Amino acid sequence: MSSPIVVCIGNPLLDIQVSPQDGPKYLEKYGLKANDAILAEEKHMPIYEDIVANSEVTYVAGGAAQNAARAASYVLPEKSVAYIGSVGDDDLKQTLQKVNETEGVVSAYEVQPAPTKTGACAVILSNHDRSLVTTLRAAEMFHKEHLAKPEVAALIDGAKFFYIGGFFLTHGIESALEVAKAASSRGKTVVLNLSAPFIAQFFKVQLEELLPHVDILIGNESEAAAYAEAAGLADATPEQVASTLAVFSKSNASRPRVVIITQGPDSTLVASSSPSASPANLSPNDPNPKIYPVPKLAADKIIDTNGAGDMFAGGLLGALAQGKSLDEAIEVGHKLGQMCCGQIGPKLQFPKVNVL
Ligand code: 26A
Repeated sequence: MSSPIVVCIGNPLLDIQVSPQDGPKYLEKYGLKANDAILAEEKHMPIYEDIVANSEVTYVAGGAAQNAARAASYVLPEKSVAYIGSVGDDDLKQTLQKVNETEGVVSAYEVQPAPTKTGACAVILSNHDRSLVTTLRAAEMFHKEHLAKPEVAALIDGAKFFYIGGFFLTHGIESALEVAKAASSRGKTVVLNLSAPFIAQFFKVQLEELLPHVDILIGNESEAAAYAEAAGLADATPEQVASTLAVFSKSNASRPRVVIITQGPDSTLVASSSPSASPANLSPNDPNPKIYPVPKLAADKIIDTNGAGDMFAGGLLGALAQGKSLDEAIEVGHKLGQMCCGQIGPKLQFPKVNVL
């Protein structure tokens, strides 16, 4: 069997979703913003038991990079994508592993002994917004040594595309840095997702330590705004942030950096450090950032937006690994992002629809 071509690394989480009908009362009770992703503080900790006891919840496989791994797998042959992260030895892990297996993703989990539990994310829906409150548990106990285990090292050695969740930087940068440095020095493609506004806000130093080894950076408009604020560019437009991040220092300068900023239903922006040499193959006459319109999605087609950004990123990644151009890969990303909006939670449509 050939080795996976894509390796994704992140925090494996089980999502516990509350419907838009019940969502607002929890937003108020726990002082949450309607559209955000945070690490649970002490005051949020009761939320997990609270929602399970007092609302009808839906359990779905989550963890931002794990969602992206499943999306990449959607457009690739089975076992083309591997996912690395840390879980507990419990039923939550069984659920996540089973979903990966069904969707063709190879799980390369580090398993923490009991009583450490697999991480969870309370997903509070309201209208078309989602508020994510995460308790990482086992996910934050990932050890760099896991990467050196023969079966994991072989996966990393064989892959050509690496996807790192920005969320993974919350509990240390060592592992991400090791993977990104090794990959970029060997001319492989490293993709990083900005993940959430709080990453740029509170982990800017870590982000900028990793950035030189990143070929493709993906974020959304609120993450771009958070980076602008943290970098002292307070009034910068998303276009300006994309262009600034594209020319941030790069270790492998022979390959341009591409920065992709999604804006929900509005156009996606793609800035490149070297337009004509980038995979987008921009001509000198093209604008930089280049603008990619997003097909319209009727409001009544949106069930919930949890995971849509991850499915965009994973679809794009899978399409690139399949040899598609960046233009084509962005189109695939848009299709999977929209497909996810029509499902409950970070899921895609099965039986598979051809999106390539
Ligand atoms: C460190 N944090 C806060 C997180 C996350 C996270 N994945 C990794 N680390 N907080 C929320 N998520 C996941 O993001 C997906 C939506 O983009 C949720 O599990 C959800 O599936």
